[in-house]
Parts: sequence; structure tokens; C-alpha cells
Amino acid sequence: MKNVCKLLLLFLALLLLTVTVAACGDKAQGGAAEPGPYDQEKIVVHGLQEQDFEITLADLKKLPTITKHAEAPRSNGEMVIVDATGPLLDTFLQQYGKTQKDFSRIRFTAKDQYSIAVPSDVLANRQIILSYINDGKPLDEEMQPVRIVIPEERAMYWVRNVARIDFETGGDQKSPNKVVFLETAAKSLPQQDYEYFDSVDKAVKTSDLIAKYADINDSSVTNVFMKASDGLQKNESKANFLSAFIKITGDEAPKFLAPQFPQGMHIRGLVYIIYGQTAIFDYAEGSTLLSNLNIPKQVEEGKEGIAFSQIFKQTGLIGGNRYKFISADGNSVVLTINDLGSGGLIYRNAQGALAFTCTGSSGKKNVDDLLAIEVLP
Ligand SMILES: Nc1nc2c(c(=O)[nH]1)N[C@H]1C(S)=C(S)[C@@H](COP(=O)(O)O)O[C@H]1N2
Ligand SMILES: [Mo]
Repeated sequence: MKNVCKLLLLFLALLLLTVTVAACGDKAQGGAAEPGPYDQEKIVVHGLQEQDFEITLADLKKLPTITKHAEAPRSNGEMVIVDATGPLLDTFLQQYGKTQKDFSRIRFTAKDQYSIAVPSDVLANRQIILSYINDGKPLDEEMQPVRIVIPEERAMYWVRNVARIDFETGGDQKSPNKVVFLETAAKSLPQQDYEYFDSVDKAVKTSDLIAKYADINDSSVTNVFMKASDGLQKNESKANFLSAFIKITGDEAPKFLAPQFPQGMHIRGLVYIIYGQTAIFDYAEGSTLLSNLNIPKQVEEGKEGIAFSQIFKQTGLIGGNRYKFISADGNSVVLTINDLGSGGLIYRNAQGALAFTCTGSSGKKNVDDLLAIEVLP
């Protein structure tokens, strides 16, 4: 009798679970999708097998699907809302003995050249739907053949018109050992007019910036990391990054952009860029993200700056015992941990140029027109 009761309870529990799962809309279905006009549209797959290969929408339609309701804000605050139906990326990957967690990042590229890499923390925590039915209807021309939907992640990851998927492994770079200040660096780079809506602003080429201040020949660089003052973080492919500009004046500067990119790829309020072992840091934007401290009165009355240690922490630079401070004119000074004392501050001096100050065991030290700080081995 006891056993029968237990069995009955188990059965009821299972039934309840099934009903709950169905009600949540996370419903697994067979792959009996209706044929449609985009079934032969191809998606290039890179990084799964020795050779790149193509899959069609018809191939994806053979896989079991799920349906999920998802809502996410666009960068302008509007909401994108959809019931997305399609196979999970993991269902697709299962055929190759893989899961999304096997990759460092997965990049989706669209027919309009829009591209975004889904980072490992998202891969570890979220379901990725290769949707081809939205709100119960097949996708239209500007979404087909597949629209990526990642419930609970921002809409910038929801790539429509998918044309290519890159499964990327490795590329875990060494931490940076040098920080270059964008404001100082930009002064000695070619600047060009950049038409931006109703205004004409100044921009520098990312390729000029990297060629002059980082190691453009570092072959370990595949992705370039960027962080903005609103918290946005992104990895851009090296090729995309080097074909772009940084608008250094006007609205939302510093802004990463390029005329050939869809607007969703632009990044406003850039704080820093990590290219290989070089961090490029914008002091002004950085001071909106990091805490501002008072500059000692003996240095400059009534001014604020940001702690050298904060910039290190933010960009992942690992400290050392000796640092080389380089000025725009090429002069440099090497300071030890003891020279730095309790730390140092970066600030804007009376001439409007970036400067560094610290007070350690050897007294007050100042560097004007600060271009870069290098950690010495
Ligand atoms: N193909 C493609 N997909 C894209 C974009 C794009 O420009 N092209 N923009 C992205 C960004 S930045 C956002 S916020 C959302 C906008 O949602 P939508 O699909 O309703 O336009 O789409 C994302 N997917
Ligand atoms: Mo966006």
C-alpha cells in the first residue's frame, strides 16, 4: 500500500512538472516545421570543424525547437518583445559533440555586416535560440533566415539576418602592461573631419592609434575589448576594430564608430580599449566611471584626479615594482613602488594637459603631458 501511494505521488509530481514547464512556454517540440521561402538560405559555420561549412534553414528546421517569451531593451531604452521559436544553439551543437560552454566566445555576423560576439559569461548562463518563428509567424525579409534571441540579455545580442557564426576558442590574452592616455595620444595623430548627424566632429583612425601606440603586429590579438562609461562591454573583431574610427569631439565622444557599421555597433562614451598588452584609456570618460580624489594642495589647488591604482584595476593591468612614466615629448621617468608612496593621481593640469603626481619616500614627483605608463619587468 505504502509503495502504491509513493508511486502515485511521484506520478502526480511528474504531471505537475510537465504542466508547469508547458505553461512557462519553454516547450520542446518536434522539428516538423512548415517549409518556407528562405529554407535554402545559408549560414556559414566557422570553428566547429576543420573546414568552414554551410548550413541551411532547412537543416535547422529538422531540429527540435523551443518557444520562449523574451523582452530586452534597445540601447535607446525601447523594448524589443518576442515569442521566439527555434532550436537552441546547444541542440545544434549537440550534433557535433559540443556545447556553447566549450567556446570562449561565439560571434554572430549578419547580412548587413552587423556583428557581435557573445562572451563566455553569457554562454555559461543563457539559452541561445536560433529562432525562425517569431510570435508564431515565420520571419520576414529583414529577419530571415535566423534571428538570434537570448532571453534576459540585451537586444544588441539579438542578431537578425544571421549569415555567419564563428565559434572561437582561446584568445585569452596576457594582461596589459601599458596604459596609453587617449587625450594625449590623439594630439599627435592625424585627425579628420567626421560628419555626425548635424555636426562635423574630429576623429582619429583606430589603425593610426594602434600603429603608433600599441603592437599592431601582435598576432595573438583576435579580438579587441572595449568598455564604455555606461557599463557596456564588448569584444570587436580585430579586422572590424582596425577599420574604424574614434570620434574624439562632439556628442558622445569618445565614440567608436565607422561609416560602414550599422549604428548598433557604435560605442559611445568609450573609457578604454584593450589591444593585446596595451590599454588605451580616456581620462575624461574614465573620471565619470571611477571615483575622483582631491589633488594635494601643494600640487594644484582645488583639483581632482583619478587614482593610478583605479586605472590599473579597471583595465586589468598587473602592477610591478617599477613604472615608466612617458610624456608626450618622449621624456620619461622611472618610478619605483617606494617613489609612488600611497599611490599616485592622474589629473588635468592648469594647461589642460594630463599629468601625474605622487608623493613617496623620495618626495613629490610630477609628470606633465602624460602620454603613457608602462609596467617594467
Ligand atoms: N542584423 C542586425 N541585427 C541587429 C542589429 C543590426 O543593426 N543588424 N542591431 C542590434 C541592436 S544594437 C539592437 S538594440 C537590436 C534591435 O532590435 P530589433 O531587432 O527589434 O531592431 O537588434 C540587434 N540586431
Ligand atoms: Mo542597440
